[in-house]
Amino acid sequence: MRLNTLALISALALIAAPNALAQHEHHAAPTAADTTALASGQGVVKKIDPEKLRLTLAHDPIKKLGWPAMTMPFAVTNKALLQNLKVGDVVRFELKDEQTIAAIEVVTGK
Ligand SMILES: [Cu+2]
Repeated sequence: MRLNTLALISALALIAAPNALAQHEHHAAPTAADTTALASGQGVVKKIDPEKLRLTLAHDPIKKLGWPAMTMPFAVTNKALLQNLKVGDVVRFELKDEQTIAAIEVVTGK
């Protein structure tokens, strides 16, 4: 009985683990067609972290992906993308996937 209970707990932990790792529960899942296509968006730079290759943006809604406007961190494919950015810049960006920016340009800077 005790062994069965432990086995059940282990099984539940395995099932729950992927959900605990999911980072984008706030986003509607893109359709199959969207996953292969690049999406682009516009937003305001909130935080720049060159060490971790991360960029936090307050992005406008991205209709193609069904995303509402929100502030969220993205990964960037390389450090050079962060080079000329400043907090407060309005930027346009292209997504390689749901969490990764592959291209970015400043629309208006401070
Ligand atoms: Cu978002």
